[in-house]
Amino acid sequence: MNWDPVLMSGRAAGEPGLLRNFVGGEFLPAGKTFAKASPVTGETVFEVAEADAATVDAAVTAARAALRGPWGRMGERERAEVLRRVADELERRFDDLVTAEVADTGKSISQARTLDIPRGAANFRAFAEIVATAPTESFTTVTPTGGRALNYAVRKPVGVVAVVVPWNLPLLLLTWKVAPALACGNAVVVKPSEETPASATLLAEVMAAAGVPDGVFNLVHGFGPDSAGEFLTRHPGVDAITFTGESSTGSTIMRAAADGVKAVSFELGGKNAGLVFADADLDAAVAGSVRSSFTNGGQVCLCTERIYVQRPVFEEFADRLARRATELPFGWPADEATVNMPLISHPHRRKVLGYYDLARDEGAEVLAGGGVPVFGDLRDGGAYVQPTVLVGLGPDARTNTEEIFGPVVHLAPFDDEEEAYALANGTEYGLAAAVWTRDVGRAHRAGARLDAGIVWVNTWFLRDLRTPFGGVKASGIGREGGVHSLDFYSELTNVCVDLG
Ligand code: NAD
Ligand code: 6OD
Repeated sequence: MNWDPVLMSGRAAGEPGLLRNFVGGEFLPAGKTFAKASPVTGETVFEVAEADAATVDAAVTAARAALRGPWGRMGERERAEVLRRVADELERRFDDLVTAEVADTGKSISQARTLDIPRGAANFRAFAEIVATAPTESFTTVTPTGGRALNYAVRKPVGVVAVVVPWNLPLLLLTWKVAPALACGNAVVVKPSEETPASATLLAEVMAAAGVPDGVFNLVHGFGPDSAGEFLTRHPGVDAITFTGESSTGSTIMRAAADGVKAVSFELGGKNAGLVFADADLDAAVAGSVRSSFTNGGQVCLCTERIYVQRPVFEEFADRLARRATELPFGWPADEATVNMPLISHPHRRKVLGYYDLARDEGAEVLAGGGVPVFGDLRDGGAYVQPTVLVGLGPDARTNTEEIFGPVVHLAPFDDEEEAYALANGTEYGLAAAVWTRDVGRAHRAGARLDAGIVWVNTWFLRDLRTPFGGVKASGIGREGGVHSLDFYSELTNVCVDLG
């Protein structure tokens, strides 16, 4: 595959590349294919081989066989060494990965270079370290005869892990699961989103070059229902499923997992709140809220789609955020200065524009955006929308309760701290919150009072990979990150030895 940098300009796509399934250490000949379109121009950038049920079955079989081979006998320090080689190889293929990610998503080259691709390598380095240093528990027990017994826990792989991920941060979210799964000695079958097949295909090349044994990493392309996603999550040879995506898809996969009583780890949707208190550093709150609402075109599960602002600073905050939203530069992804990116596809743009219309119908005032930018070039065939700031709706409006997953935020005032928590918590979701305040006591109270898996204070999306990551309510099941990932991707066996 030629990872041609022209792909990310959208100017001269030429012959689309062919992306194939990777099973048992080999790329398979393509059978049926589907077209992957550029979100920037609408042109086809890749043809992708769709895995049928037999291909998924072959991938699961290859993964099972790998567990019986040298991989299954490696200790955690040796596996950590393999993970470090994968990180090295990801760094060597950095430019190709940037090209692939930008071609699939239309995100700016500067974001791909500073966030998406470095996090791919960082995920492997972090879990190499974590698995090599994580302790397990040990207890000494008094036996009925007055002797001693020693209990200690041993970590073992779960087996074959299905990894199903979305399109918004493709390499970051895929490696966030693959790295700990391999660190714990599992073999994986990964199903990237049909919208973002490219960086996952490159990851397969990276795995082979880094010497990961055949069958430990397998890749199947395709869609969800009645395609690779469903074939994989229903497969009886899969021992555990780790999934990131929409809450409704999580619910479907949970039903599939019930048949085999498979363990699930779910990172799902959000309707995250920001809280701006009157004592906040307003410059930082505005800059941070621009990031938290518009990064990656608002297509980050952690983005704030609702911001509640204490009444004395509401007008100023709203004016400043709306002005900043209109100033964010549109440009080709290959331009360093570009911030705005297209949405992933035209169907997703129709959904987001539907919410822009709904907000107006519900009575919202549009302070910024609300429509589609016009470029007068090939980008008019892309899936762009304007960053949008809304005011004037109540907490129960659909605009304020349903996940939109686009560059849109609704602002509303509040009077006191209790009201702020009630508004923020008034949602079926509970992934993340961002709080802006200079009051240290309030910062800690917010951490305790907000129903969210992650509460950021005076920052947003600042990550330490050792910390628990996940959501409450409809935003997920379980936690990944640090030892929490090890707990999902391994089984603990307690060994009890009577010392006589
Ligand atoms: P999605 O649920 O439509 O798809 C995610 C993946 O699941 C894709 O690979 C898809 O092909 C597959 N899939 C779909 N239906 C399936 C089925 N029936 N069986 C098996 N696989 C199936 O999500 P999306 O549109 O790709 O991503 C956006 C969503 O992901 C948003 O809701 C966002 O909040 C969420 N998300 C959550 C997190 C998190 O960490 N909590 C991170 C990123 C994205
Ligand atoms: O940073 C991470 O580890 C992570 N899982 C981020 C999720 C972002 C959602 O779009």
